[in-house]
Amino acid sequence: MFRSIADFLTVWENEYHATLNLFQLIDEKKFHIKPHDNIRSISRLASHITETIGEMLERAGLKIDGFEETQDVFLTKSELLKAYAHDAKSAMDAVQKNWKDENLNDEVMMYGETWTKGKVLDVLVHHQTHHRGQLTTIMRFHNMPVIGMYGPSYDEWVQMSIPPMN
Ligand code: NI
Repeated sequence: MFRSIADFLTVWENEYHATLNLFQLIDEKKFHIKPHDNIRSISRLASHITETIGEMLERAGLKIDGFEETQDVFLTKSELLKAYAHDAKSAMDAVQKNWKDENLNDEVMMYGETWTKGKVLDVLVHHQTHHRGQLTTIMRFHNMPVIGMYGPSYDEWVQMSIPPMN
């Protein structure tokens, strides 16, 4: 869990850029294809990553500017990029303006459990990372390039002229 707002903002800023950079590599022609009955389309998964930012923070008592929970799936990639950038930045603004370090120990009801606000911010980051990992797998399945997040991607090993791992 986070114990300081400054630490959250530093982490979120990095994760925001990583997510936006990945979304920019999406091939829109494959945006709505479901690769398997039990696997979401890229559009649905990326929409879920986006909508959860506002959904989770509003549940924890923060108002996210312009957030609409009713948005189920973005129809175009540009719609997705715009909404994600907006919501991710609004989340940073809302946390910065409304919560102080001492609030991170405050308890809120989340999904039938009691969480501290510090845990809310932690889960917010990890939820995005979790689904972003799924997204890179689906993108690779469709032969789209993917960027490395915490280590090089296959494409980046090739660019560095280093044999990729099998
Ligand atoms: Ni989820």
